[in-house]
Amino acid sequence: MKLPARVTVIGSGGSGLAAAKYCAEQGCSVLLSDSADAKSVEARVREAGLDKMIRSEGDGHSENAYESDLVVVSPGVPITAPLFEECRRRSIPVIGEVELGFRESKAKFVAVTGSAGKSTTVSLIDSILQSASKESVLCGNIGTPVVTVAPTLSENGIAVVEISSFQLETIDTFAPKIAVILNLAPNHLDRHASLEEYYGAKFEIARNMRDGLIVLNGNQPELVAFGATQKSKNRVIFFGKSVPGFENVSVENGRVLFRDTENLAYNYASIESLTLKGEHNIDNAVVAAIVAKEVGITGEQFTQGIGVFSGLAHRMEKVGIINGIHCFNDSKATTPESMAVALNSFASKSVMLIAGGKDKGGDFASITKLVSEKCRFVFLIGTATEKLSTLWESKVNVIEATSLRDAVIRAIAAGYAGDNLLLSPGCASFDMFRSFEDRGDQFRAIVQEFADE
Ligand code: UMA
Ligand code: ADP
Repeated sequence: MKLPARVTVIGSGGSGLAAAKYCAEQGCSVLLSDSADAKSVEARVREAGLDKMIRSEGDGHSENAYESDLVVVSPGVPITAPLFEECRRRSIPVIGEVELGFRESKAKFVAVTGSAGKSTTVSLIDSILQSASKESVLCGNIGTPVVTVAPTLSENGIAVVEISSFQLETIDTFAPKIAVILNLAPNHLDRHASLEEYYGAKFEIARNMRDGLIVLNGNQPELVAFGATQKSKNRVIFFGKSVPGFENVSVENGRVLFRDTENLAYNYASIESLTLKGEHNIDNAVVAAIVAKEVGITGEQFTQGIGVFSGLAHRMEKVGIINGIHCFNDSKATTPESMAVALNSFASKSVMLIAGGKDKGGDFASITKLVSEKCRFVFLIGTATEKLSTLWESKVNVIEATSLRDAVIRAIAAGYAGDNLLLSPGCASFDMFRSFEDRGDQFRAIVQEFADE
């Protein structure tokens, strides 16, 4: 698509830098504008090698930012930011980086959203497509901006996109061929005004879809109701729990079975080669199977592809064994729902759990029973310590640790061979760490320091 002469890009993080680079390469005059301090913005632009290609400004969005024909925003910019109102007032179109990448690409898009499991599922899909030698790229919220890779694909290519609710708020024509909503659970309520607004943003994934495929979780009444609204426009397939009147996909005896609306079954592939732990990963693999079949991957290719995938760092990642205690890094679990999913992967009373961090307002009371059933000890870290301790101390052995290292050392002392040491914090990391990756990396390093052999 022909881009306009003048583009302003808001935000100098990964997506902003990528959008600015792409637009400059297409011949646009680009201003990158950021509310962060001017020195750091300048440094980022220089490090990205863009200082000769674009103009940039920091310390806020000046009048120059509005001297533009198109504004491209980063997902970290809330749609309540004054600049959206200002652009509307001046009739300047505003789109997100994902919308830009979609417009500039000839490829088919497979988009995956949901509250938990997005990164795992898109990585599984990508692994299967790669092992079947399909022309495909993995991008979006998982890290590589869409605009960096999707425009490089041919019309036979497939862009596998992890898409967040923030990114869906700034789409316009974005229309994937296949859209997945994995699940819905409260999250990001610090930014979305209400649960309805957050779920509503997820439903935007299908806003422009016609004759596409929408894959939904049949366990969620909100998604069953949403599926019914899509039936006249798109094909809808449910996984997780059968929904009468729709196509459904399930796992029976280790095989993925597709059932049509008449309930006639088609045996697609075995998932026995899946090495990922936990029931939730069966759901993720089933979703990957639905996508794979839809894009023409054979059952054999699918089975081979999932066998190759060994999981992502920080999601139930096996990081070592200490005195026979198996250690798992699930630092990515930043909500009680994700923590519950992790705990459900283990036998009763076999878990030494490290939890806590910066609480995002999660409902930890609802998982007290599960925590007491699965854990022999809980080691608490971070600013959520008091809240979690008050909730859980009468039901399970709770120990307040002074640091992540202290928690690991105490867990080793308290555990027996065959137990599981699980870092699944249920909270954000920012009170003690730079990011969930930093927290997980530190945990891995501490475990490896004490690991057997
Ligand atoms: N900014 C402004 N004006 C404002 C507000 C912010 O200029 O009014 C500036 C900030 O100063 C900052 C920049 O905008 O410099 C922020 O950019 P960003 O937060 O969008 O960061 P990016 O590096 O572009 O990363 C984004 C996603 N970040 C968010 O959605 C918050 C990344 O997802 C994604 O990987 C990347 O795009 C890919 O293109 C991260 C994430 O945490 C991993 N996502 C959330 C999640 O998974 O829970 C949704
Ligand atoms: P996201 O990208 O949506 O944050 P990830 O794939 O990174 O999701 O997984 C984060 C955590 O969410 C995992 O560690 C696991 O505890 C949980 N999880 C993964 N898949 C699912 C699923 N299908 N349903 C519920 N929880 C899941």
